[in-house]
Amino acid sequence: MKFSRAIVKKPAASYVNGLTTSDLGKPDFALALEQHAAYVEALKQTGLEVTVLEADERFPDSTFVEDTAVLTEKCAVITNPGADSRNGEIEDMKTIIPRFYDTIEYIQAPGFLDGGDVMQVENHFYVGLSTRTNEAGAIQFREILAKYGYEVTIVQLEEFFHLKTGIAYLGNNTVVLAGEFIESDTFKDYKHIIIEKEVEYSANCIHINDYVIIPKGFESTKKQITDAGYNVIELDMSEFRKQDGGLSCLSLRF
Ligand code: CIR
Repeated sequence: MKFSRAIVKKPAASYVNGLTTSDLGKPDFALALEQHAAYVEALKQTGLEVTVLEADERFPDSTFVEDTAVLTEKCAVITNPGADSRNGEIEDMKTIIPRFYDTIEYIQAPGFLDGGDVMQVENHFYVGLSTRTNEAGAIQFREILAKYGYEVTIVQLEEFFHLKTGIAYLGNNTVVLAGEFIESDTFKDYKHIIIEKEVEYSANCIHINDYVIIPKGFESTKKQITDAGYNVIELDMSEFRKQDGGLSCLSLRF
């Protein structure tokens, strides 16, 4: 898959009060802004034209734009995020996405779906059932994408927060994967780069064009991905990790 664009949204000052299950402490807002700016630069380095949306104080988690839409080569799907405090984030997307797409579909209640639960592998999408994505949402997603010739496999998550918390597709039939996905039948036909438990956070990495962006400080992951032949960019993600966010969550790539 060749990507040419990305959409990101700057963190708001309210970011520090967003949702989290981690016990890593409150984010440092100034540092989050710095890390976000470095993220945008890295996306540009991979060849993307980046649209940077202004921060929205009303939505503390709105910097995690990935959850609000799924952008495919043939259509955009605006999601229905499963967390109450985040659901209104899609209103902004309803005005932004039409700049880039003519064909827009919507996940609707009682269906809920977060983009973090969706992983694309060429013409095949995997959707995780999580605390944010329910079966009705996943089935709607499957029905929508079938109209465009895409296949969708639904995966029940056991432990991971979102599907892509524990798996990433790197092209070349290769996945980086951790935890419950390592032994899963669903992903058994891919080449595996296995991420150990202690460094599980680094399973959320992003393959863009000739690069794989990984979080900084995960030497074993860096080595494995470099050894597999990829150009690796490392980014300090400390202030996003504190709010359960990873690299994929911070952008929509298309
Ligand atoms: C949330 O709980 O929704 C945010 N604090 C983190 C969202 C991370 N998004 C993602 O994994 N796609």
